[in-house]
Amino acid sequence: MKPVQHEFEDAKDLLHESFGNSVLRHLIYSVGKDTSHAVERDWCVALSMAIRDRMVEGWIDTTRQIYEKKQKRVYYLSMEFMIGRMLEDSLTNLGHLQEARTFIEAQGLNFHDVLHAEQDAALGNGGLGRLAACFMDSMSTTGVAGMGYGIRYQHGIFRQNMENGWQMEEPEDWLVQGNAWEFRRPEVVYDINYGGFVETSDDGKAEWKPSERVQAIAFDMPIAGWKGAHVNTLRLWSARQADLMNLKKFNEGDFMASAHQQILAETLSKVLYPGDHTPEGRELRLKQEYFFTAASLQDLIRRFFTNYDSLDNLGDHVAVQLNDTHPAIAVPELIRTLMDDYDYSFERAFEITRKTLHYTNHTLLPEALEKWPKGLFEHILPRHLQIINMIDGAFYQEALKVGLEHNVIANIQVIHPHQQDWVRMGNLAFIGSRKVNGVSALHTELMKQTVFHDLHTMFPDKIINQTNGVTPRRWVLECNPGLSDLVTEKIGEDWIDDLEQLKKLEEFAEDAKFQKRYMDIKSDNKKRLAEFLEARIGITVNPDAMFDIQIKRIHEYKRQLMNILEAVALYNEMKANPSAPWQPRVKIFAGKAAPSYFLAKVIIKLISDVAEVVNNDPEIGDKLKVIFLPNYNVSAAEVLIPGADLSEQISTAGFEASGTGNMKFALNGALTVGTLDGANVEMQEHLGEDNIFIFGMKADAVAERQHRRARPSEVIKDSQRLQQIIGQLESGFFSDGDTGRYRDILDNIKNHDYFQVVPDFEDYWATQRHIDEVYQKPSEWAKMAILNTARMGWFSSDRTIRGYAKDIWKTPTI
Ligand code: D6G
Repeated sequence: MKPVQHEFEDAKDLLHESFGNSVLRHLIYSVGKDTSHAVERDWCVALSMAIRDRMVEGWIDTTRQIYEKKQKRVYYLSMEFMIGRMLEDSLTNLGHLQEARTFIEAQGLNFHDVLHAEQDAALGNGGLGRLAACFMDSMSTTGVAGMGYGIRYQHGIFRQNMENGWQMEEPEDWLVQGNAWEFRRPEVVYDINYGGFVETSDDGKAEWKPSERVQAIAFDMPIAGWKGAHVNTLRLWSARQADLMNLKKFNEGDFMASAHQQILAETLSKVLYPGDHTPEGRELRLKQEYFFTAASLQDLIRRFFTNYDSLDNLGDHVAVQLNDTHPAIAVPELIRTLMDDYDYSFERAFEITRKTLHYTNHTLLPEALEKWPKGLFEHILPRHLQIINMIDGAFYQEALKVGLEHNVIANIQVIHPHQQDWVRMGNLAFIGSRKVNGVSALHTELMKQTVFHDLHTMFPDKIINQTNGVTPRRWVLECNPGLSDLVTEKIGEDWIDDLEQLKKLEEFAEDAKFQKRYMDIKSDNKKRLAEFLEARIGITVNPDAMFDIQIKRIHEYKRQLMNILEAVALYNEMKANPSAPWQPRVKIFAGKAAPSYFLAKVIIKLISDVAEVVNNDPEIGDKLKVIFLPNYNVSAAEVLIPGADLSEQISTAGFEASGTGNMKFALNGALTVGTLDGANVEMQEHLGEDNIFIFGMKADAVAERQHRRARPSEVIKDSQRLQQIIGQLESGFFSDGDTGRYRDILDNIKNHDYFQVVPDFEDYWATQRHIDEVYQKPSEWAKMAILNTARMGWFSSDRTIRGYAKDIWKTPTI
């Protein structure tokens, strides 16, 4: 028999057919159609499979090399991977985009339509999930032996439809037409247990006797980095019933009973973020978290044993990164595995765990730091609860030794000893990890001062910062081909994986010819966006107006509310002074509200209501348009971001951990109006104060007002604009006379205003009017936009990943 290596080399020879022939071969033999019957979707699949073949070469090479070199492995555990469409990304990274275009066009097809026949993999909710996807791209590009682990949700995040201005949630059926990128690995399957009780034998050894069992089965997707040399794996788990269906019940005619187990098991990988306002929803969520974490740990331990024979030094060879608290159950799960399956003492197991796991915190919002009712935990994961108590016991002693007081320790233990109702996952993740990182300089600093203050005192070296980044492949090269071509023409193509090269564009910032070409590209992107809006929602916008865009999850702290109130104020002033030389604007909003977040849904409704009035006012015409674009996702972002003039990053200072949309916009030459929050702070440092529009209170002023519960009425009484707007919302001006529709919003801004919309409003308004003035000086605007592109290079996720590799994972990069 030939050695495996040679068989593989022979297989590679087979692929030396032309790319076009590969596509045709797949169209015929994989899809089963000939060219006269194939529809766009068939071509999309054939194209995907042809490029996938070429990725597989690198994939197998990479896998083999990592095993041979025993390269340290990085496992990125994330509840979300918002990867979007894969075809264009893969064609680009492997250098086959032009060839594919030429071939597809030669068949008389529209290349764009073929690429877009692929469904978005909407396996994420917002920035956290998109960050995980950018990191996968950058880990491959920088040669980290990285594997992503998550859940293969059948429906992902919901599809947002609008009904009369209200958000409606519908299931997203992204898998219905198959997924050309995934490889089912039926041999990679693990049992995942729940419930039952723990039995302790005479020698003190605990044995978990679970009452429920499901199986996790692996689906792998290859993730190629730039130029395709290094290809990592995204392994997503799908749930299935552990035991075969109950044939007896089935034959007795009780079909429902026979299907019961199957339905319950498969529920685990049905949807991302099931509503958690019911006990059943909360239980499902905790079960999902344990499901993918436990499967991933079993898988990485199995792989570890192919290279090593003892888990003693696990942390030297493996780094696990917990993306937020969702996989924090990894702490007791790894300890449990080491103790119960490999006979380690608790102390040793805890020590090994703390050398292997690392935790990224993504929010300071207390309600977003997960906690689970202790009763629920006991019911689903009784052995883990025992281990958490052991962790708390050991941690208590540790904390006493460094001189912390009992009541301080109580606040930072996983379970508060006197208020035993909650298992606090943030504390668990912190205590069980080797390093904890924040995602921007400001956020990391605030973490030290607020949520993790006492834990930081105890472990002063544990918290470090790794400011987020975005992949320039998807977020410039693919989404903005015009700009990419111009940049490459001027400075060569090294910027694609060395983004700081963009600095070289600075010298063209005031060059009139370059400015014109740069702004012509922006204008083409705006036309493309205008066509997209027309096709999606039937609203015609003037591409010469300023495109002012806020796209992100709808949340009070992100302050879409402040933005729409500013739109109302602008509308009012335009009505009052119709002949003034107003700068025409198109204000675009997009984003989903969590299904049980009522106030966020009312904000969407308010945006739609204002749009209805403003867009149909003949006196306003093209001076102002307000748009809510439904079902925001990665593919929509790829059209919106390159077409933006102004990027809205206006969160209440101290609340947005980093943001990554802010980076994508600036890189593509939109100017930012923003607060000194999250990564905006570092963007200002890199861009220079003159190239970003900063307004509003800083984090300390916000905290001070919140602390003393400052009343919004003190500010409202001095703001004519706010008074007028409040009057309009109260009188039903935007709601067909319905005076109660915005009751919650009004109560909020008049009485509490925790997110400080009111005190920041006038400064925001004034900054917006200043922006209007600057926009009317095209050369000044162009210069600023060019400097944004030139100075955003530091915000590449390649830089972020190199930082994680060096400071956290201790693993080499290329
Ligand atoms: C990926 C790539 C494939 C490889 C497999 C190995 O699916 O080429 O064979 O991973 O998986 P482990 O055996 O390392 O889990």
